Parts: sequence; structure tokens; C-alpha cells
Amino acid sequence: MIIPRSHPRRDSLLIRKRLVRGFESGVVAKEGLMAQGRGEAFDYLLGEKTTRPAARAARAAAAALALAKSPVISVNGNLAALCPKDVVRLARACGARLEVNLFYGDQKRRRAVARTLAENGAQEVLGTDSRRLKRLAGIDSARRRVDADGIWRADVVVVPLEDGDRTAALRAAGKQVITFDLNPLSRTAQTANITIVDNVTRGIGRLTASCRSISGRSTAALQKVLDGFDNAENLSESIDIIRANLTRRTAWSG
Ligand code: PTJ
Repeated sequence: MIIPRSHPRRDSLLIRKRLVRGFESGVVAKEGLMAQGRGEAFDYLLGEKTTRPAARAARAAAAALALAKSPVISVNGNLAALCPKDVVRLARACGARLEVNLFYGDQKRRRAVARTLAENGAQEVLGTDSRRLKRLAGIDSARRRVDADGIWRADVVVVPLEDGDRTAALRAAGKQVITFDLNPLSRTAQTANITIVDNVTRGIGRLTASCRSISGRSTAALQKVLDGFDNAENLSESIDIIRANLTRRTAWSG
């Protein structure tokens, strides 16, 4: 189906299309289509734009990545289908390794995700060699299997569109966790060190830009940015934005 240029929700429909294509080519899990629907609902309530708290979180995330010794970006089916080029760009900008890590994991889809990243410029993608996979404690899903050279030894892990179990397990393993999650109330959002409440398709470019603009700063300056960030406070601001948007809508209809 061709989406007319004049359609008021063209961008949102084009994003859906990317996911449907990703599903048809074996990159996205069936459940990934539902996850997108959930995200869209929150995006709508947030006004479908990058909010101030999201921009602040991106800046703190850039500082954490610049301070990291072994940063890793964890890539699932949705992320690979939505914005593969941006993921590769972000990895370059912050010197992170890329690792495929799936919730509904099987080797065929893992390879399909890795192939998508390679086709979009990734030189190396971890997480597909089963001999190199180790088991992270505290997770029952396929996400527990992580690469010995990647998430296993990482100090900072970016986990966009994540589930709460792994976020908690990664934190318990002593890692700093950065996530993109449109739902500020989700367990992942509440458990991560830094939650960017933004659509990953918008927010990832901003994070890459923040990584570039922050590079070259002193360790002390980066640490100051990081120490000045409070995830719980920032999440509350996102919730306030949703509340204000809802109140405004109610006032219109009343
Ligand atoms: O490819 P797999 O097997 O690893 O599976 C990936 C999914 C996304 C299916 C899996 O991680 C999953 O079930 O995720 P959830 O718990 O349905 O969704 C995770 C969070 O991501 C939810 O809070 C959604 O609101 C949020 N979300 C969905 N789409 C976006 C988003 N956040 C930012 N940007 C989006 N585009």
C-alpha cells in the first residue's frame, strides 16, 4: 500500500511499514509488532516530539558512554528494523560494540538481525557465535545468553526497547544501563540508570549528536554531567508532560 504524502499520520505509518517489512524478512518477532503499538500510544501522549527530559537524558547517556571503557549496544529485532543505519552511526560515535540480543531468540533471527546491521555498515556484530555465549544470572528468557566479549564484560550497555528482567539483571551484574523506552512507567524505565523517554527513531540521532558534541571533554566535566542527572526525577517530568497533555485534551473536549 502506498501512503499518500498528504496523510496526517504519514510518518507513523511509514515507521509501521518498516516493522512489517522487518517481520516479513524474519528480523522482527510477532510480538515486536505489538511492542510498537504500545510505544506509539505513549508517543502520542508525549506529543510525538523529543521532550526536554528526553534531551537531558540523552546528554547524560552521552557522558556515560564517553566515560565507559567497554560500551555495548544491544540490538533486538525492532531496533534493527526501525533504524539500523542510526544504530551503526551511534556505535561509531561512542566507540561501542554491537551485539544481537533477542527476547524471543532463535539462531535464525539472530543471524537476520546481524545481517541487517552488516548491510547497514557494521564491521562487527557480536552475539551470533553460540560458542562465545555465556549465561547472565537472573534472567529466564533467551536474553540471558550474552557474548563473552560483548555484554558479558561491558561496563555500560545500551538496551533500547528492553524488558525489565534483563535491565535488573544487568544492573545486578554491576553494569550501567541506558535505555530508550517511551513508557516512563515501565519496569525497564524505572530500573535503568538512564532512561531516554523518546521514540528510538527520533532519539537515537540526538544521542549520536550528543556523543559527538561531548567528545573531547575532560573526565571531570563528563562526570559532572552524569552526576547532575537523576533518572527518577527525569521520569517524573515525562509523566507530568503526559498528564499535562491529557488535561489539555480533556479541556478541549469539555
Ligand atoms: O526482537 P526481540 O525478540 O528481542 O523482541 C523485542 C521486543 C520489543 C518484542 C521485546 O523486547 C518486547 O516484548 O518488548 P516490550 O516489553 O513489548 O516493549 C518494550 C518497551 O519498548 C515498551 O515499554 C514500549 O512502550 C517501548 N517501545 C516500543 N516501541 C518503541 C518503544 N520505545 C521507544 N521507541 C519505540 N519505537
